[in-house]
Amino acid sequence: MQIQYQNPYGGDCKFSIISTTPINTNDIKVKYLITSALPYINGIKHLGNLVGSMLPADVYARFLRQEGETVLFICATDEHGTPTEIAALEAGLDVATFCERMHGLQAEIYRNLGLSFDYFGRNSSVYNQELTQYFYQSLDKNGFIEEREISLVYSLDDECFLPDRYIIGTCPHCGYQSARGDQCENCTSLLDPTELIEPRSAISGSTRLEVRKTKHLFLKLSALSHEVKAWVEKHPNWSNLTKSIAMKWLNEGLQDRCITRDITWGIPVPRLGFEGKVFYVWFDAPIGYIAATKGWGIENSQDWETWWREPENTFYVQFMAKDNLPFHTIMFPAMILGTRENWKLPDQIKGFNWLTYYGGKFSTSSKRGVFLDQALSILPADYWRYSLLSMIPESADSAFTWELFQVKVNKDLSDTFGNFVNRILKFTVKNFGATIPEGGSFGQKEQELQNTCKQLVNKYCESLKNMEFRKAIEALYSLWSVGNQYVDARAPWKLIKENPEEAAQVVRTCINLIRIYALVSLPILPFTSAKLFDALHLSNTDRTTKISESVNFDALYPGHPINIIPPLFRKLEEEEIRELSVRFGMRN
Ligand code: B3M
Ligand code: ZN
Repeated sequence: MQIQYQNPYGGDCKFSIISTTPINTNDIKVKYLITSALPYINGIKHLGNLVGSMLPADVYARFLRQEGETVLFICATDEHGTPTEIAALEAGLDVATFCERMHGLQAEIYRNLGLSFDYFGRNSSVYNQELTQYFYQSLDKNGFIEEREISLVYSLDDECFLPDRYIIGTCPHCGYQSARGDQCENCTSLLDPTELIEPRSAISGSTRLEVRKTKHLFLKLSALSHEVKAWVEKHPNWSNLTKSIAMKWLNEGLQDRCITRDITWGIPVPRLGFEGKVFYVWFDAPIGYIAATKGWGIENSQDWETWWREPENTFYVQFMAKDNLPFHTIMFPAMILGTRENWKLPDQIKGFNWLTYYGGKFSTSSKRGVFLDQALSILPADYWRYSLLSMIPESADSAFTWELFQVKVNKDLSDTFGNFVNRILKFTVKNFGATIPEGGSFGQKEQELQNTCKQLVNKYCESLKNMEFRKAIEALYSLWSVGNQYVDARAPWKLIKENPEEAAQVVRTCINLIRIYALVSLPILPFTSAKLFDALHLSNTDRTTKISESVNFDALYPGHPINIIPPLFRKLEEEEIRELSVRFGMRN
């Protein structure tokens, strides 16, 4: 049978991810490949990095897995480039050791945040080295690489060429004394490093700089421009943000791009006369997605190639912050198209705006904002996952504030979700013992509750399928609220005296609702869901129930054991919020 679906995202994959109709696929099941932008190795990431790529990617992956889909969720550390060399120098370590340590540290933090990567690789791996060199050779064979001689600034004391932003001097336009070679931070003029007055090295401060000629390789983006444009135009359903950034670049005309560097930490360029040079970090970075998939395959005896080599069977979604969009909508697709091989191109590119800290930038150097290790030392992962997703910068930038965080934790998590669960479990055990009681009948109020739950769960699932995380959070919060409304209206604490049978019905309904909450909340609050699964003694089969099929008020029946558990969430007091604002600096 011919497959009839028009992919709603206009992608290369022939399956719809929005359709709720069962997919008849000639026995081929679509697989979901999900990647989140690869975090740079040179530092612990902050809340903005988390919510702008890794966290929504994780929620999407967890949701699809729970729906029974085949999912591969891939990430890796992006390790090459001058910033890494400098960070290693500052840490007093050689680059390889520095990267290994930072990879371990980042991996642990992401694990503690519940990020469920199937594989967390490294761009310095041998897989990436081989694939990057292979891509280069294919592009070269097809005439998309060109050798050119260019002039760059060489630092005699650092004994290396300096990237533009590592040259500092006085701005010729405004006189600002710490302008960088690519741009003046003060007057925003774009600069060429040779324009700077009294230039010096940002690495050593040395002024012994000279302009030297050096040979480099360029990727001929100009020659691939039409193909990239045609490919972008095949995706009318990308978000405005993604489309507009791609079209802006295409309309301005693609410039050929230098893809090699005169540094030591990187992937060697396999070409005569290029000994000692490496590929530019943004050339090997996206190939890292493929390389990490290969790493996953090899280390787990899995077939990795079908994910990338059989494009029609894979639906591929990339998650990233908006500054990464040009590389993913233009440069990486151009690299793939230029190989003239059938590599998988993304079906959806989900870009996010900035999460700000009180309207300003998160900044490591001025110690403003919250880094992921600090976040986890304040409260466990689920508090952050839920709160951050509720403020995710989907359609515009949005601001993290401690005050907003407090509202999310106290009102949503503690008062609405946690309190419902804890009071129901306590009330049940106190009045009926540690099992679900029998008696009463499923009446109109229960029927209404069931209908509302079905609607909200549908809305939630549709939102997650469409990667609309704010809508998903709204549906989840509403779902928690209807439980509270139901129990307040039915007041089992009164019924227990007047009509214990009815009280048993209410309790049974509420415990089944907690089961629904546990399943539905799982992609967003995985640790909390796990606690609820245990408290309700859910069978292994029930734990894998699809979210879209989770609304069932008969799933747990009389006699089923339950446990009381400690409060799911604690509140943040005013005093604590004040302390946190002081500790992390509140404004620019
Ligand atoms: N490391 C930039 C960033 O983390 C870069 C992404 C690479 S994705 C292939 O924002
Ligand atoms: Zn200036």
